[in-house]
Amino acid sequence: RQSTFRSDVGALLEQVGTGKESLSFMKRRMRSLAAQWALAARKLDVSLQSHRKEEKRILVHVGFLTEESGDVFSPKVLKGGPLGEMVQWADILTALHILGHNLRISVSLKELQGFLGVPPGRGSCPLTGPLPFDLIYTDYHGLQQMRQHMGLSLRKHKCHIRVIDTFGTEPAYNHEDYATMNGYRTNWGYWNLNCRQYMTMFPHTPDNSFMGFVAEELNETERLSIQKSKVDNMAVVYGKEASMWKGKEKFLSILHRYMEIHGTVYYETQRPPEVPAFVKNHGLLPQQELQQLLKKAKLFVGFGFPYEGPAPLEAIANGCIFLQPKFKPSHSSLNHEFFRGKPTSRQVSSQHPYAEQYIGRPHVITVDFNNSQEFDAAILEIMRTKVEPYLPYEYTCEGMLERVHAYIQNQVSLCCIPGNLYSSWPGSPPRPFVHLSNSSTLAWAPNISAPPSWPPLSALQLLASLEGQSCVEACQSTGLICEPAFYRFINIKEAFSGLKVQCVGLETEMNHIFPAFSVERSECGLQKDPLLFSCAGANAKYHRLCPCRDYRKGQVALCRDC
Ligand code: U2F
Repeated sequence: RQSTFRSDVGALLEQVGTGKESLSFMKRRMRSLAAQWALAARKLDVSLQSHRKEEKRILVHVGFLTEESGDVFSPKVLKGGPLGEMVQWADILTALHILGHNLRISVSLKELQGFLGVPPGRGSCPLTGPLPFDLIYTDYHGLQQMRQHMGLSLRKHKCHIRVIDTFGTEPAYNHEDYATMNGYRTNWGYWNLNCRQYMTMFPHTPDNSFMGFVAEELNETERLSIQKSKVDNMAVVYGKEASMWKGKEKFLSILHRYMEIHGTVYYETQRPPEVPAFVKNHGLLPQQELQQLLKKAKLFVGFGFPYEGPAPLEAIANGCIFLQPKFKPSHSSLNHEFFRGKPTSRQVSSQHPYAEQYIGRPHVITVDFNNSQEFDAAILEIMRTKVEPYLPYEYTCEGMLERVHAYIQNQVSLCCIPGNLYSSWPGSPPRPFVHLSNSSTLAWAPNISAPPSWPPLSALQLLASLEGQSCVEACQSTGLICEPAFYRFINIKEAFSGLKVQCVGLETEMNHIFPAFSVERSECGLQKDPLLFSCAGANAKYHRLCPCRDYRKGQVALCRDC
């Protein structure tokens, strides 16, 4: 059945339950962004023209909001607790609804069991019949609940699952046996999913799918009125919980020399001691009121925590400059408590690496806060600089609808693809590569009958990384992005000869940095297990073979021909 885009969120609001502060927060957000979503749906509908729009039956089970997982978030919604996850779930639900899918929403185990057809009172009885959904969006908590309550059949239905996973999961952590044997086992990982089934809040490693969320986009009238209302010496500090301000007196007093400082820190009766008297604290504000404050402010300043939240994008979209600390060394699961146990080795180079790397100056300034001269100079630079409100396309409603739509229609067989396509092809291996002049880049030769692939194979460009470099970095350094879906096409010995690499030895092994080669040892390695194809992996002694692709400006998840 073809889906019809919806322009009204009324029915969705009815479906989202009541009785929890988190649900009320999500509904307020859905209501306030409804008009933007409707407009975006109309635009996307026009641009998709006759493209396929199949209606799917979708279950959304928000595990972290269930009582069974402890639901630590809901009681803190009005007290400065994390809201980023709720922002994202609200937007995912709205996007799925607007795209016209048949949606069921669950925030409790009972609802989950009801939707999956598990008879009451037989909680752990596995679902044996066909799954009544094409897709299930959940999170790590929900996944655990489904394992407990769907039993063995989870394995059977695994391909239909998408896991909303804020910080991302890398292949080495996802592969249960490999993680256990090689020190990558964490509390969360080892589900043996295809890593593209994990969907992140920002485009971290492309091993995962980038889901994202949205921020409000200003129209022309609002842009004009912002220009008039901006107060050049007004700064808002990022951090709604008093603990985020602890130990920041030094920066605050430098900042205060130049600017009037505002905060939105939650408090019960008195000003929290961490927030100096010269700060104008508004208390935690409803989202809409925070946006109004950001429309007036010139600067939004982060002191290192929270990591990677939505607020900096909202500030930049409202015409603020975001000033944030550079982390030296980078924070990661190896050296920082917050990331410990998260299934990724990602190096977090600043409070908000997306803002740093994808947006940058003049909207984002990332400096070493420990160097007070640098900090001081940054504030002066900000006071001199005029910026326009800016929101990357991928964080607009239209961008998110476009991306989610593309995933739903095209990421259909994440689990059913043979690892090395060519090893299972009869006859002589095809010669898939051509050399591009004046570069070491190889491109897929269009003359062989390419098997079906999404993204389309025409986007593939093969590169060798430098020693120690990951494919994330190697592709990025040539303006491309690593595309894990293409590993299966380049995991062949011809890829080495195409790059003029001499392989004295050729191994096929389970190793998350393969396919790769070592020049020193003239050794080449192919990947034995497709679950271990990894854009993120790197090893000081190896050059990696990297399947890169192009991407649309402002929509990194999609290639030009996607
Ligand atoms: C991130 O979670 P946070 O909730 O701490 O992220 P923020 O960027 O601070 O804010 C999320 C939303 O809170 C809203 C604001 C943002 O959309 O509009 N808000 C508000 O309504 N009123 C206020 O006074 C101030 C902010 C991240 F998203 C999570 O994934 C992480 O778990 C967490 C820790 O790193 O950081």
